[in-house]
Amino acid sequence: MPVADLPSRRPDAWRRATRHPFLDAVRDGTVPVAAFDTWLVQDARFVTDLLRLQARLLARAPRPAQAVLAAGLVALVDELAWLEQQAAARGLDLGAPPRPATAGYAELLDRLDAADAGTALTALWTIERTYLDAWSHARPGAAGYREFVAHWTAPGFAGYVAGLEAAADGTPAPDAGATFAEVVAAEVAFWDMALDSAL
Ligand code: MP5
Repeated sequence: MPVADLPSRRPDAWRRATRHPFLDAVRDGTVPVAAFDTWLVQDARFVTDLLRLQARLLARAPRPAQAVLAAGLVALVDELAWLEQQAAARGLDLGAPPRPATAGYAELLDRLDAADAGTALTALWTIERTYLDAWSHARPGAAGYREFVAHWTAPGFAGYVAGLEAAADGTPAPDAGATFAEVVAAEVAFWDMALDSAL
């Protein structure tokens, strides 16, 4: 099954991950500043963890997947610098400890690091496709958040997700549905974590 068919197999979970109240609130400007700041700090941790997975995946990836993974790796290093700038501008401490959802996601990424390359590629596509759809839902974003919305809805990012789709389809995962479901659940928990931090 092509990975692009996975969201329609689990529509409820997909909707929770990509139309989360956090995203509605980014769009209409009602997101609590504390929730957004928690998301930003925790996402910088997530990207650090993802960078490690992706670097190691590149080293063991099938030949046709190398180019997209290598380009994505460079983009991740740039993204981390961008997140660091955003955090500094908002006076946030990136040394804050990981919250349980971030630690849980890191544990999932560790398991993907030990999984076959097909499973890791399907997971990576799911991670990025979730962000593309989620931030597209928040478009154009309230003042103050537009840069973030623009980041994950730019044509270049959509092109990256398309490249990952081809890579994932080229090396199918043994149980793509389960892999997809696990990543989507981790994404929902991550948005929940951000909103709950402001309660
Ligand atoms: C992404 C992210 C997208 N930054 N954070 C979470 C929790 N999920 C997915 O990954 P990238 O590499 O920042 O585009």
